[in-house]
Amino acid sequence: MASKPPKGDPVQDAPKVAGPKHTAAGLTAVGHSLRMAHQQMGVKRTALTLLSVNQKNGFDCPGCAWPEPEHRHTAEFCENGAKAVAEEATLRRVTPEFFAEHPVADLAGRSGYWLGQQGRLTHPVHLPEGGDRYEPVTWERAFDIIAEEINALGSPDEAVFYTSGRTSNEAAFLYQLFARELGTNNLPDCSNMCHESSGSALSETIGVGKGSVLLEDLHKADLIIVAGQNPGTNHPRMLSALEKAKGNGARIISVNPLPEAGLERFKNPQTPKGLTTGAALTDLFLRIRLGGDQALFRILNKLILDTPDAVDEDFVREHTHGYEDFAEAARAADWDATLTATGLTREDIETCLRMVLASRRVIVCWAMGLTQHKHSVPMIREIVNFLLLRGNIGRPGAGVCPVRGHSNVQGDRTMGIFERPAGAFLDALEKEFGFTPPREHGYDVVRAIRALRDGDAKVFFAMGGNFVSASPDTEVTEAAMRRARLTVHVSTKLNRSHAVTGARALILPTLGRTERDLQGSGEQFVTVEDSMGMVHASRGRLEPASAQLLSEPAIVCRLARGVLGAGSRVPWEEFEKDYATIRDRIARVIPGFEDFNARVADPSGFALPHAPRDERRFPTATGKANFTAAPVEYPELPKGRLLLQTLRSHDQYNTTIYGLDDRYRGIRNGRRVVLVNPEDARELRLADGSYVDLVGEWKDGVERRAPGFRVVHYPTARGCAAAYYPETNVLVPLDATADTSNTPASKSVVVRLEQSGTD
Ligand SMILES: Nc1nc2c(c(=O)[nH]1)N[C@H]1C(S)=C(S)[C@@H](COP(=O)(O)OP(=O)(O)OC[C@H]3O[C@@H](n4cnc5c(=O)[nH]c(N)nc54)[C@H](O)[C@@H]3O)O[C@H]1N2
Ligand SMILES: Nc1nc2c(c(=O)[nH]1)N[C@H]1C(S)=C(S)[C@@H](COP(=O)(O)OP(=O)(O)OC[C@H]3O[C@@H](n4cnc5c(=O)[nH]c(N)nc54)[C@H](O)[C@@H]3O)O[C@H]1N2
Ligand SMILES: [Mo]
Repeated sequence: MASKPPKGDPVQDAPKVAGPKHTAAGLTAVGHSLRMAHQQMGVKRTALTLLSVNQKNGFDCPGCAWPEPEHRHTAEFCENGAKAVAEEATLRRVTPEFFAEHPVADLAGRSGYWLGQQGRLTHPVHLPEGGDRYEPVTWERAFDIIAEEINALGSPDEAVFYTSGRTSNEAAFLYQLFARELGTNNLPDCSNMCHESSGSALSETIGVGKGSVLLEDLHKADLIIVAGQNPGTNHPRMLSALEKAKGNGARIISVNPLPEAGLERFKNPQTPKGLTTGAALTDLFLRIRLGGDQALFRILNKLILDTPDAVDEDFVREHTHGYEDFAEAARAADWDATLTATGLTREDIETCLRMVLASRRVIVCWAMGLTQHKHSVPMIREIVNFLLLRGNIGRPGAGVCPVRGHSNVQGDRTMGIFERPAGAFLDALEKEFGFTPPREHGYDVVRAIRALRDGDAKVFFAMGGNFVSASPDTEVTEAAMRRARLTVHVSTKLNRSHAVTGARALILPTLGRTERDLQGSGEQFVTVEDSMGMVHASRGRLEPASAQLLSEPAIVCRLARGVLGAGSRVPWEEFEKDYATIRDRIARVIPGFEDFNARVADPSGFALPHAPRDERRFPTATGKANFTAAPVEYPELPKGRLLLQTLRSHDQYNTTIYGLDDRYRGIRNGRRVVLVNPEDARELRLADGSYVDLVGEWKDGVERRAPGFRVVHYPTARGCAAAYYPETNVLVPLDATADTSNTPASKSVVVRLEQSGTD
């Protein structure tokens, strides 16, 4: 049985498989991105648009949160940045006529790929209660509808305000301000599903929930460990930094259940040599089992402790707390358990140790491979232990480097998009604006879904994103969303969340990063913060996709005026007219933004302060960097089952599907594939090319099934499997989350593979 595309959807999913590639980027990548851009934008617009990505005075690439280098190339973008831009700057349009032709039920039957391909949203539209399709609505009426529903709630806590990570600092600051003046901290965001585990682990151990390195630190490192990250696809510009580091003598270890092309060899399309031969990046590849990283770092820590003079004793004495308890736990690490947990050999680990001991300056980079497990928080804390032991935090060329996803996800948090805000932040808001913000914690993503499911939340408002596709347990989430009174999405493009609605629904079309933003006081720019805490301006140049679009800050200002009315203490009209006035308030409320308007005028932007990085000061509860000593955990795998990770292909941006190829993994024309180690496949009698259903097994006993996946024999670690998100989100139980951070454990799902016959 081949997987069936949704009804009426011309997109055919018929995977063809050629085996993994060993080199990333190069001319193929350039050609590929230009082809996609031309299809969406035409030749002239492509040139105009791509040349202003990440340039001083241009717009910030909406692709990822990797920082901009000080010396920029004429074309400072990568294949996937180009795709993200083409997706937004497309000439295709979704107009009111489109909605007249396509009832919501029709949209719900389409694939995410098809929905995204229809183009940019042009008009606000409303799905009335009992109606079967969206109808055009004026902006005034749209805000009246929202006000009606919110003001009819029993409590502001029955409303949920989600944020995805492209929202600018200015829009994010206003959005949280509105929610808090309304009276709720229900501000879940995509971070809850993404780097929350990093934030939880780092705030507790070093006192700041962000990375402690700048781009130049990567260039200075002796050793860079990249664990649980696929930069060739998801942060392609990071490969240039790794290449430069190697040129300066660094060595690179990649820790991953999959051999990822970008980490093996890199052809830098911005250098002549890169276009021909390329550079080998990885010196040591540790093909670890899913979830084995805590055990790996624990044994490395034991081995460091056992090596004379390997510990930086001055640093430990002066700057850390909890060393004795940690050392006792680490000394007890056991080889047998380590080898089972990691699937590595003792030689692999000893080689790794030698490289660590030979390196003075060490950086560990990671992304979703480490954050989406049940034990992600202790896993990342073990990495902090590892770095602290040799004084690798707070000096050049060393530190923690969680590589963020969405281009402003870190900035949104800095602006207060957080369901558990710090008291000091709320105090500052109160002082500046004169209303009393709520102190009770709000819902994160998982809790918001439960609240909708249980009828405790009735209005769902999303600032960007695609909540129903990005969230776990698709069936549960969709049923929860359908119970809402009102669902509202501020969006640039059509997606599945628009088709799975509450009793009534609104789509509010907004400007993208690439577009000119004209307000009462003239042309505006916005600001963003990258993965390394650098803040800079972003200014769109293109004509907006439609004259009807409002910017995100304008939408929040009008929303707030509609809902809060004359009683509001906040000058929303002034904010909408001139974003500099928003930045003046940010400067007064958020530490590090003093003199914001003046400093952001510098085209290179400015770095936010980071006490551990800048002064080796650790603002934790103990006033020191904390060693921690959690028990080592790793996923248990019942016999005959596989541990599935849900990850990204090369042709997608989260739930936005650009195409059906995963070039570096050698897969074309289809997404319903499951990668299985050939030896596991042999034991399970799963021929390459056969079709299976993925069946989730979890302790709640509910059967979760994703049908019709083509088996691909692939050199992943034993016992592990991989398939793409969001098709597999149906398998991730809502309650299977990381301890402390509550992030869905979407990289360790126990599944059995049931044959569904061959095609
Ligand atoms: N083109 C493109 N760019 C993107 C995105 C996109 O979808 N497309 N998404 C953006 C976002 S929001 C994010 S958060 C980032 C995501 O960036 P990544 O984290 O690179 O994304 P994933 O595809 O989830 O890849 C996870 C990687 O971790 C490995 N891994 C999985 N489990 C484990 C484990 O237990 N241990 C170890 N050591 N490795 C493991 C996987 O094999 C894979 O290489 O990318 C951002 N950039
Ligand atoms: N199983 C599984 N689930 C996962 C993950 C995983 O690895 N596995 N990864 C998780 C991660 S890391 C993340 S970050 C989340 C992502 O979750 P989200 O951020 O919610 O999802 P996206 O797919 O990035 O959102 C895409 C939509 O954003 C809208 N959009 C794009 N640009 C703009 C803009 O400028 N403004 C506005 N208002 N809207 C815009 C478009 O309408 C587009 O359809 O998914 C999570 N879910
Ligand atoms: Mo993310």
